[in-house]
Amino acid sequence: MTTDPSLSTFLSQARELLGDRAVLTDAEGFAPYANDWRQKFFGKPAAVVFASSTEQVAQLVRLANTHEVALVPQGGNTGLSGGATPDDTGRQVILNLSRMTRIRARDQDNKTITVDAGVTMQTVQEEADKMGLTFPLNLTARGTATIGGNLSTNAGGTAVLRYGNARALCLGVEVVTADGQIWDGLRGLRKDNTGYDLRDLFVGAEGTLGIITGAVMALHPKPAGVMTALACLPDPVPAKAAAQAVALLQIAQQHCNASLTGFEFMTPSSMNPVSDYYPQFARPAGLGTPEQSCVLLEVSHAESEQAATALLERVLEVAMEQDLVVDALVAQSMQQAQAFWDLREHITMAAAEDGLQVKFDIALPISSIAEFCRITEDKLRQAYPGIRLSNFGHLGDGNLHFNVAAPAELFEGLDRQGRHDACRQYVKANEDCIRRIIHDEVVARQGSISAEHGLGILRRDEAAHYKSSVEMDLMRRIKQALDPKNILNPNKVLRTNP
Ligand code: FAD
Ligand code: 2HG
Ligand code: ZN
Repeated sequence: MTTDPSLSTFLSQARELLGDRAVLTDAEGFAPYANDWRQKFFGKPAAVVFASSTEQVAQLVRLANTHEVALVPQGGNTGLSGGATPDDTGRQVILNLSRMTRIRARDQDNKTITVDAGVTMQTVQEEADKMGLTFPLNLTARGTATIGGNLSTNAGGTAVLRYGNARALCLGVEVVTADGQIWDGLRGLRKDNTGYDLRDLFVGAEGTLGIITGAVMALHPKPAGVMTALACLPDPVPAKAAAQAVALLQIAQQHCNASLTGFEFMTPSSMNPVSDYYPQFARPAGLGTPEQSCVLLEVSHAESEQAATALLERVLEVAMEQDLVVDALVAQSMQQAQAFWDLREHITMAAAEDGLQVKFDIALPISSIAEFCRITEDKLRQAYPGIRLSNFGHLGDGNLHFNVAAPAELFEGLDRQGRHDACRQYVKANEDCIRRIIHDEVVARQGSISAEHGLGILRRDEAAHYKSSVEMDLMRRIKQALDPKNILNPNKVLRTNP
């Protein structure tokens, strides 16, 4: 029970507003909400409150404003930057929107769907499918991650190279402002030049400027044929394989143009934990050698599966002629295509089983990827002998997860808990220096230190380190203008508390 009178008043008024079952104050029930998915950040909320409608969100925010209680907006809590995790003061309240699950409207001809913020990505995909359309935003946490969270992180995933990120697929938003007003910006327009783009201010703001309660999302025509292949790159040196992947991308783009809907790069050290922890999703036996990296290619065609297959086979043929691919499997069934995606999608889960890593989410001009990998890998291996570089990601749009795992010798012979403790300690001791090496190389090439996961708490200070004072000042002024009492996700994205 809190001893802070304004917090106590807020909580009792929240209970009156939402009912007892929507206000969780029992610390034992906090676990799924108080910590992040990776178990890197551990929060101590005063409560978790669940809103079921926009009006409830607005009333709660008004209460929070009156009593100056900080709110941490949360959707599915699958974020990877700690943005949905409260601090450890015991004073912040998680405002969870996962009970807001209404599909508000479907518009077949406009190819849009209007949903509550708590609707999951997967539900929107399924609804689009029922309409004979596709919602192409896609990532492994689709069953839990919500549209509100997707928009607030400006999520990316595996189809950005063709369809763009969450921002590109969002036509309108409904937002509860920091003083509890409701802004209805639910316009389903693809063109609208009537002043400042407020929608784009809230997309990617990680809950620091307003609470997204609803959204109009763009849908696309469903391709008639989708074909997937797993290609093996010849060079056993991961950085050289990355250069070969970039060359393969050029061929794939030249032949497929907009039909190329997936291009995912995977080095052996990213795939090996999948074999260890999820053997059913392991890399297909006999595809190249275990030292070789792979690319998952997906081609979607408006006309037919045969047309998609023909494009994909042509790409692989040309790449083999140029010695950029040594071996490849074109999926012979939906199950095999799913198996290729299962391998790719289990990298993050397998890594979590293996132990904490220093995670990266970098974006680079595609022309810089090869050189970046060569130089950065050399620097890291010199500075940290034995480290395991788990490089993989959405190379087709320039986004790599250049993750760093502790040397295996640190935990040889230890049980699971021992290994996890050793990895956690290694990360704690080395993450600042590892980040500096990698991010310096990224920024030197005009790259970004967060392509899709956002800053949250994880990269907040890194962003401040690299951004100009002009950019930081503009960001601070926007925050100050929209949330003058600093009640929306304080200290995320920007340092706003002393
Ligand atoms: P949460 O984690 O609940 O919140 C994320 C941030 O948004 C927080 O700052 C929170 O305060 C804010 N927020 C949430 N809802 C709202 C709202 N309605 N209004 C205002 N602010 C809000 N991400 C990618 O981009 N690409 C990937 O490929 C990808 N793969 C993943 C794979 C796995 C296995 C996992 C666990 C995560 C992955 N993610 C990926 C990260 C994550 O799924 C996305 O960031 C997702 O968009 C978060 O949605 P969420 O509902 O879980 O948001
Ligand atoms: C992915 O691409 C996600 O699978 C997670 O963005 C990346 O585990 C990671 O670092
Ligand atoms: Zn990713």
